[in-house]
Amino acid sequence: MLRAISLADTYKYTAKPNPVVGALILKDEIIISEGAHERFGENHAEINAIEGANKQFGKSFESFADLILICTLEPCNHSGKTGPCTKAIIDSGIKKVIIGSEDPNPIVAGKGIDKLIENGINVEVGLCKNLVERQNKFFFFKHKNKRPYLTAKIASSADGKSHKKDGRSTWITCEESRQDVQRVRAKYDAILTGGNTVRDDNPRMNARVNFEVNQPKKILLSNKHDLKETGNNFFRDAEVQVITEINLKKIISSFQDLEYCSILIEAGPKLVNAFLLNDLIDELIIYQSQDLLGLNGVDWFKKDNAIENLGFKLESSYKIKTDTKYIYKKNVKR
Ligand code: AOF
Ligand code: ZN
Repeated sequence: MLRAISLADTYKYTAKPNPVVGALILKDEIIISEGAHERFGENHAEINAIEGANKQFGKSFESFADLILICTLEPCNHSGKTGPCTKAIIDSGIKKVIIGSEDPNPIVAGKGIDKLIENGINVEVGLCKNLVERQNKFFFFKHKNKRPYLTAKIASSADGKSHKKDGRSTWITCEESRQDVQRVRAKYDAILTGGNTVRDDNPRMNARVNFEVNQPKKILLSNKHDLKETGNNFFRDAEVQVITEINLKKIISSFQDLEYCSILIEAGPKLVNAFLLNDLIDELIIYQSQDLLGLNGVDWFKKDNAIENLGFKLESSYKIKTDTKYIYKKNVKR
């Protein structure tokens, strides 16, 4: 199971917003084949493992009934972008399946396991369950809380300012921090910003990384209609969903039915504070430089310790060259 979990992890940037899943097929503790869910929309892990075993039939083994399938997540029983894994398992003739965790997705949740048992397959569930949940933290969060995991990322001067009052955009943090932001973006299913940020900074907000990534989708909150695809970098690289609704709670609950399990919010103080005050932020990442913006700067937060007042706890902090990266998480189990 640990091997299947680490195999699954290899595809964390390309399987999203789907969970990462790994599968192994064994005969007498010898690995016959292995597979993973490599890319969103492509084969599920179990299918890849079964296809691999098919190639070994008559060579490493004589009957599928002698094989054990180990998979990190409950095999699906629905026809989504690919066929049901349960059908492929049943049709193969495999008689024993060991599963890491049940799939929390309501279209699967328990139905895959039931289907296997109904077809006379010996099923064990729960091996390394916590690790499977941890490696698919956003996916499990989404299904438990009926909304995506929301992280706000901000860049701050040493005196807690966002930008200069005259509105000109300046780089606050160092080049290395900005590279780190690219890797953070790569982990998320969508990036959300507001009309003012697009208007003032014209950011591209894609993940510019040197590995393959399923680019985050983009969400723009703007009740004006002045932002067009031409000339605005935000409209490059990925689909943009433009939302004119202003009630943030309504917006976030409307995401329940969308594929996003996680959203990174990169916006100015007004929008970030509105999310915070609506108790919608689960994680806050602050890149803080050593420079001061002084009286000419716009504050991120009203009081020095506003974050702690809102129930956040510092989880980690470390240096990135001249800056410090702080990660705060909501001090409650969601
Ligand atoms: C599996 N094996 O490798 C994965 C599963 O849109 P689809 O058809 O790709 O289905 C996506 C859903 O299937 C996803 O939300 C999750 O519940 C499950 N993922 N299931 O049997 C896999 N990736
Ligand atoms: Zn499946």
